[in-house]
Formats: sequence, structure tokens, C-alpha cells
Amino acid sequence: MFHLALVSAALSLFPRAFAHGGVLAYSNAGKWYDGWHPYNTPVGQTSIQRPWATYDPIQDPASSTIACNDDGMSSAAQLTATVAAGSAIVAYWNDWPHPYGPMLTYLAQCPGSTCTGVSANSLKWFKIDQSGLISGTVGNGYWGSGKMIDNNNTWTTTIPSSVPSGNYLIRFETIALHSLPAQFYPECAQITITGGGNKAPSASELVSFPGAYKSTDPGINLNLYSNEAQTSTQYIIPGPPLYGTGGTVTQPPSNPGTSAPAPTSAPPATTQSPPPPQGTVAQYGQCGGIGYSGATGCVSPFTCTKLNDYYSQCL
Ligand SMILES: *[C@@H]1O[C@H](CO)[C@@H](O)[C@H](O)[C@H]1NC(C)=O
Ligand SMILES: [Cu+2]
Repeated sequence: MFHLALVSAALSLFPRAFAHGGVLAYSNAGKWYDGWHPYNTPVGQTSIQRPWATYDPIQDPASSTIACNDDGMSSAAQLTATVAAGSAIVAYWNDWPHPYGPMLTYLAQCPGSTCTGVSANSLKWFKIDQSGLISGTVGNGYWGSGKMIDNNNTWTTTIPSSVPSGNYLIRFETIALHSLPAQFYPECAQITITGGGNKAPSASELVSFPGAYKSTDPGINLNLYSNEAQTSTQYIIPGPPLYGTGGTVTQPPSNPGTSAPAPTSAPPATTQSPPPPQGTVAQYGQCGGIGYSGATGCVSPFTCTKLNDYYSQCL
């Protein structure tokens, strides 16, 4: 009895620790950076990684923990790695159990001289790497996360050499789609990028966490076991367009020879009749495509843009 009690007590300390997981370490330019150890005491831990609490997934993309896991703030002895623009960062996961879903990597520049103490929720993020459905069907195909597993549970992202030098959080993420709601596994680390370029991300490439994802996004609200998923080969990776691809922000035409903005009419009082009908689909939402039967109008100022026969998106 005594031994049985000890065994079950020991098991209950790590109830589902190894069904899930996260990024346990990084390497860059031959240097190894141990990650935060969520199941050890925080006292005395030094890491470039922001602290996180458990291997469990985030399941609500509206939660503040979608940015850098729970709680994702700097530790008492937070470190920062110096990383050259154009170099590769390798993130190491535990023995990863979920082969269905995308891999995504984001950067967010911090104001001031350090990211330490800066809330990840206050930053603007841009996506520098992504891998969704690589081959096969949505329901049974080869995914970015399967490639991560095949690659010694690692994912390698190269810091674009055009990114401006400065202090950043880097956010590696995998999204597991084997269950609904989808499971988000984000972890962040603090890096200082040196030798960078001068290409700031465009407005359409910048997002907030929370804010970048909605649980209704087609790449998130996805049933891998539906009949459609067994034949579909289309997967829309959540989040903004990749850094460097979403730079064409269409400005309203201005009158030649004048730089002053046209006078604007007074905003309507909120108690007046509802505004004229306009689109309801939010930025990045689906607004058309073969087999799509939802709303087709985009909220202002976005326009429904055809990406392929099966998917048009409000951009
Ligand atoms: C595989 O990953 C582990 C860490 O999880 C690392 O120690 C090991 O060196 C890696 N092996 C190779 C061949 O890269
Ligand atoms: Cu899991």
C-alpha cells in the first residue's frame, strides 16, 4: 500500500507532461541555449527563453498567453542571446507527439534598449517563417510539424538579413490540429539582432498576440476527420502574410500637387440609424473560393482578394 501510494503520487506530479510539450532549447552559430524548465523551480533559472508554466497547450487564441505561453514575462535573471541577421536559429522540442499542423516563427521588436520586462502582449509581431501542409491531404498529409518531428524534433528559422538590428522577441510556435479546439504551443526567447538591414515590416504584416488569430480562422477551426479534409489539399496558415510579402498597402489616391488630406466629414453620432450595409469579413478572413458559402464582403478598408481558386481572403 505504501509503495503504491508513492508511485501514484509520483505519477500525479507529471500528469500529462509528455503528451504535449514545447521548445526546450535553442542553438545559433554553434552556441547552445538551454530553455526554461517549466517543471523546475524558477529560483536560479537563467535562460534566454521567457518562462512558461506547463507543457499544456493554449487553446484560446484570445488569451494573453497566446503570445509567449503562460505567463511569458521575463524571468528574474532573464538572458538575451546575440544573433546575427542572416543566421539560423534552431529550436528544439521535446519528443513531439503531434504530426498534424503548421510551424510558425515570429519576431517582435521591443522599444528601448532591452526586451527584459516588456510585455509580449504590447508588441507588434511579424511572421518570418511558416510551414503548413507540405504534401497530401489535410486529413492525412505531411505537415510542418511532421517535418519538425522527422528533423530530430527541431525547427530551423533563418533571421532575414533585411530585418533591422535591435532587440526582439522570437516566437516559435506549432499548432496541433488533431483535436478541436486547436492546440497552440508558443514559446518566446529574447534576442538582440546584429548586422541587420533596413526593411521594417509593413503595416499589413504586423499583428498583436492576442489578435492575430481567431478561433474561427479556417486554419484553426479545422476538423481533420471530416470527409472534406480527406480529399482537400488546401490549408491556409493562420496569421498575417509573411514578412516581405505583404508590403503593398494600397493608399487612397491623393490629388496631385496637394499633400493636404481631403476634409473629412464629421463622424456620425452613434445614436443615428445604422451605417449603410458593408462587409462583415475581418482582415485575413475567408471571403470566397470554390466550396465556400459564407459572407463575401470585407470590413473596411479591406478588399476580397483571390489567392487561389479555393480561397479568397480579406486583405
Ligand atoms: C537532437 O536533439 C537533441 C536535443 O533534443 C540534441 O542534443 C542532439 O544533438 C540532436 N541531434 C542531432 C543529430 O542534431
Ligand atoms: Cu499534446
